[in-house]
Amino acid sequence: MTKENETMSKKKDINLDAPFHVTGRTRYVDDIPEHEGTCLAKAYYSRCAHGEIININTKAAEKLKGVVRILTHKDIPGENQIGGIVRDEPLLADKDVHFYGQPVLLIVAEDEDIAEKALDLIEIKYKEKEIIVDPKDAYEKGSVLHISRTFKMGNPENRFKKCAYVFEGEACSGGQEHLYLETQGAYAIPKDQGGLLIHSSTQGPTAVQKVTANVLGIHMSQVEINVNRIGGGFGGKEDQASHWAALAGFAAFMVKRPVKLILSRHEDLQMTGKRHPYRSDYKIGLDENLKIIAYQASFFQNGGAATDLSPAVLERTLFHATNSYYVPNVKVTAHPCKTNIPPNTAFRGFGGPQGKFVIEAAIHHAARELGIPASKIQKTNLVEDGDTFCYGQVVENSEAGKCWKETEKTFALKKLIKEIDEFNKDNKYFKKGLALQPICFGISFTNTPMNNARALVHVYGDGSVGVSTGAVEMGQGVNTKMVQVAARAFGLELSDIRLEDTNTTRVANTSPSAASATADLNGKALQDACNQILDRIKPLACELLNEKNQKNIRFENGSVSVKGKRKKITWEELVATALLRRINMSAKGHYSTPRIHFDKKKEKGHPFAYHVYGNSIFVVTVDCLRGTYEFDAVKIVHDFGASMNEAVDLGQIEGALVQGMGWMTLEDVVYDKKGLLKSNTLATYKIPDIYFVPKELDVRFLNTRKDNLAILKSKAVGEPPLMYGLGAYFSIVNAILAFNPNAEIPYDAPITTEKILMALYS
Ligand code: LUZ
Ligand code: MOS
Repeated sequence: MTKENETMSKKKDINLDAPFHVTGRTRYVDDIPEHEGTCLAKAYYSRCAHGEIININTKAAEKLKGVVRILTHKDIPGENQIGGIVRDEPLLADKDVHFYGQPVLLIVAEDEDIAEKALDLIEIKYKEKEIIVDPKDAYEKGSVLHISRTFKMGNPENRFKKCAYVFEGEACSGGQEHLYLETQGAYAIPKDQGGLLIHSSTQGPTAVQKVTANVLGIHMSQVEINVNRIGGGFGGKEDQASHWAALAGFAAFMVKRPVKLILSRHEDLQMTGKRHPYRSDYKIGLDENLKIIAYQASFFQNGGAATDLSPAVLERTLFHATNSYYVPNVKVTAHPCKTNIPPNTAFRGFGGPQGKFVIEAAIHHAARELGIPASKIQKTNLVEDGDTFCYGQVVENSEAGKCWKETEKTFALKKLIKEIDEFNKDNKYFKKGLALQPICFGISFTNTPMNNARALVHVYGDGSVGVSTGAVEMGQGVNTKMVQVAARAFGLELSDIRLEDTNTTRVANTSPSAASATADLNGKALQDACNQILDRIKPLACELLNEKNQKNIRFENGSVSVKGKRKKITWEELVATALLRRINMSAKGHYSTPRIHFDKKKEKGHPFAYHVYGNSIFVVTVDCLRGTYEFDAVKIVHDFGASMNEAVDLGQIEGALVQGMGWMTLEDVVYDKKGLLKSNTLATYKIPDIYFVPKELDVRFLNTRKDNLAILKSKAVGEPPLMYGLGAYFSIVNAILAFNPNAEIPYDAPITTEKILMALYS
């Protein structure tokens, strides 16, 4: 550990990576010093969104000096298949292409310039087939990726008849580009005696290992995946990093030299999948007291040209279809539709945000018709302990009501509403809009078997500690949390703990770092490993300290003592003695989340370890001449549990919030009818910048020390706050309605400036 890091580690709430990030010393895949003889690989991608390949001409490219080899699907030694859930995605296209951007050929060259020149010399002729880009269109034509799923509780069909109010409509949400700072990439190095080492920018080292082994027709044991850290993932590297790592591995295997493959930003935008756009139909029924009695929705998910993670994303849409609300009669159905755009994939929230947007639109629709604020309906229907979600899990430790009340009180909501009303009376061309946005997100992979992790701990002779887990650091601060867990277990300083790269030969068969569950799963596995070592040395500590009861041994501040007694020895002394006594000072820990289960036949169970709650207030000012806007404030009360690192957690809240707001407002993924991505540069795809961030951003920690399965009771924080972003959409809509009460505003996110202007004068 360096000096800066050591000074920082004395403070409680820090991110150990920060000094390295801000001084540019953090290393990503492309920063790894190259071995002599390293080649550069580039994928040539399809220029046709759906068609048959008639002819491939690589003659000119092959003649180019410095081109080492041009590989096709025919050269693949194993299976030309990278599909995870469904085996429907080739590594390189064979007969047909299914989306513009699909890899067809792999060029291996002496350097990047040569590879790029070779790309320009490739000619492919296609016979175009029918191109589908819209999910409802696809569904009608029978173009689907997988089975449709339905979650049902009560009897909505019947209950609608008895509702005082029933409203129906359509709500659509768009895609979203992950825009991780580090583009997709990998560096594959042939190993002595066969096999490969691949440095991959992935959230899922084991997925990369499995896919690469399959493509090469070798054992997983021959493929070592190493991840130092990655420059952002957001779900985009949960499964889709495998493609690029397997291509690099394939090239290295074939030319027997190290091969690097890093996507340029443009290639990454063009070739990789994004958040799933959805088109959905809703029907909501309420009684006179604004209780939601029945809710029905059909979700048409735009999955793209291959299955990827779509069925899992779809499932989470259903799990979160009623957000933070208790609805006794629910029927929600989701269809994974196959279209000719790049396969869409995991993205922070994983289908949850798409599901929540629809019920929030339905509630807003009802409120507008009834002439009341949507918050009245929201507040009336928050889940309480003992309620049941439509998937059968009974609500325990609901913080929904508490978060709501705290928001009202802490941020003087009534006064705020009055101020906004007065502002709107006094101003003709500037209008303010307010929206409240509660969230409720289930923590665990919805696929129960994935909820497990392992960790490897070595205590070295000088008392210092090396830790390896399956967790991938992607900027979310999980490494800092792992160091905290180990330091706390042994009673050491953060600077005594070294966190190693994530590597499949040290920690195997891991789930990806995803589902907000990484710190919980890996942290608990790490605690298990630490405890095994402690259990082995406690008898020795008893002996050295003349104590009979192991339970009284304390590990604190670098020393070992007996509760209530003065005498102590240093941690280093104990470790040195333990090694002399030939005690094993290494351990492998394991954790699998207890209690959780789900029956896919009945679509019922208890899939989540716990839920994370929160509530937010959005205030926006819309310039009604220009259609532009500024967020005045976002105020949040968030259920952190007992945060183990407020700096890291606050960073996650702020980042997720702004990312969610961007999805709802600026970020417009546009494919034309031919399946060509129009928003394929950062000039045509706008993401939030510092000026977009709300002028006031106030996040309050709701401290809930209730028993839960979170690591050190510090609740998962990666994805839940993204869904506050929905409030950005509805606050803008409310500002438009303050200007033009009869505005026609379809529920169609993102609500771009163009759409705002159209709605203002509709
Ligand atoms: N990935 C996954 C996820 O495979 N299953 C999940 O439930 C999930 N949830 C959120 C993000 N990634
Ligand atoms: Mo994710 S959407 O990789 O947790």
